[in-house]
Amino acid sequence: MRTKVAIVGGGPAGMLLSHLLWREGIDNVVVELRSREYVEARIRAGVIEQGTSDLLRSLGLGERMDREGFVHEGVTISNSRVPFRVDFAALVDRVVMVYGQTEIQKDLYDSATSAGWPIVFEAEDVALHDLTDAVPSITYTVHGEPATLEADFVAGCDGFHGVSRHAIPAAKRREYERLYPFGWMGVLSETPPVSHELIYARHPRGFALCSMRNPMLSRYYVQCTADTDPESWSDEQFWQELRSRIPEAAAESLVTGPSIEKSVTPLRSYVAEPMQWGNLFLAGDAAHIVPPTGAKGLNLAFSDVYYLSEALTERYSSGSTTALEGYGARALRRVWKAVRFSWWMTTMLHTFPDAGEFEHRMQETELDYLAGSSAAQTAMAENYTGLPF
Ligand code: RFL
Ligand code: PHB
Repeated sequence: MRTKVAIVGGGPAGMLLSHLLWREGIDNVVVELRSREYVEARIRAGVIEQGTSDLLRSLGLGERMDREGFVHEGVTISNSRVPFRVDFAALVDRVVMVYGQTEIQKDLYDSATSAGWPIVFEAEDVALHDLTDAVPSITYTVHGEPATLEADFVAGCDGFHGVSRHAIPAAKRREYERLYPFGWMGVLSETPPVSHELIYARHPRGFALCSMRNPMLSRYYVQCTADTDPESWSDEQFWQELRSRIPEAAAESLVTGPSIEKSVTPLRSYVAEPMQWGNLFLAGDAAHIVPPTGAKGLNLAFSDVYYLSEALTERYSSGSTTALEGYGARALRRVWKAVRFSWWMTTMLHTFPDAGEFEHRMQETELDYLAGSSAAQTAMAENYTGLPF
């Protein structure tokens, strides 16, 4: 098989890139390790930036999002159960949208399959070859049958645990990493959300987050140790922990119910540079990871593939490779700003096991400053609703 762009990974980055390329008439094939059902069931992001929702609308992918998603004009931040609000709409005239990654993923697959665009699911043993030659290729097996896909370019959109990043020789790759000494336990429950906006809570017992998917589906997180087995916590234990960390009024009105999903996510910041090697271009979690505190991972995956699609479009329309050569540097400027913002939110709001009195006072002061300064709130609002791309 031969195509112009071979896309490794059919998560949000790979599927959005596929759409952006087809819109420009650039043919491509998506090769995904898992089944469609598996990818659609993965519970992940909940918040998308205004630029991301605008991009989805421009591709004709906004109809269900605008019908079923929720526009949020601000968030509540709570420090030791005392809340204050950051009003994005008033401060920066921008908003975010609460619309689950699972729904975006369904919309992307639905429109690709109705257009007849090729996606190979359940592709095992994907390997990348000849990335510095004119015709790179990928090989894989589907239900035991070997296959080869030749292309002009390979897009590595296979997430943090994928193979693409490792195709760049270790001697040419530089990694920057911070592992945080905790994780988030997330619970999904068929209960009405405790608040109409998100609540990010710092508390001596640890961080907590109240989020949602729809009026009868809530998503909550509490900080736990990174090695916590989610099954070792009963639902009641989770609810008690959550109640103790959020503002009293919220704790009193919290409606609890059985968890329909419970999982633990470790928190890390990670960037691999460069994001390109020969004819391989990395995008999304394949190249970088941010802790979920800033709600940035999915949005970064989308800005990466937006830049990559522009560069590939220039290459196919004019023959110029200038934008492709500058792809990684352009993407990384935005990536590092999101890494900084997510690290800042994480550091301000979590309990660090080895923090001393000085670190506690710094956290208190950071939150006190944020609560009382419209300049600080504007900076937060600008970053949370998304820097331009
Ligand atoms: P993905 O989603 O991991 O998709 C990669 C795809 O590649 C496939 N794959 C392979 N395919 C072929 N061959 C291989 N060898 C392969 N290995 C893997 C995988 O099966 C998968 O389908 O990466 P992508 O596309 O870059 O998207 C990134 C986002 O998924 C991620 O950044 C977000 O989920 C992060 N995130 C959030 N981002 C936000 O913008 N807003 C949020 O509110 C938000 N909340 C979150 C989050 C992530 C979380 N977890 C679980 C990590 C909340 C949580 C709890
Ligand atoms: C979510 O709803 O899953 C969510 C929301 C905000 C975050 C992280 C996750 O910062």
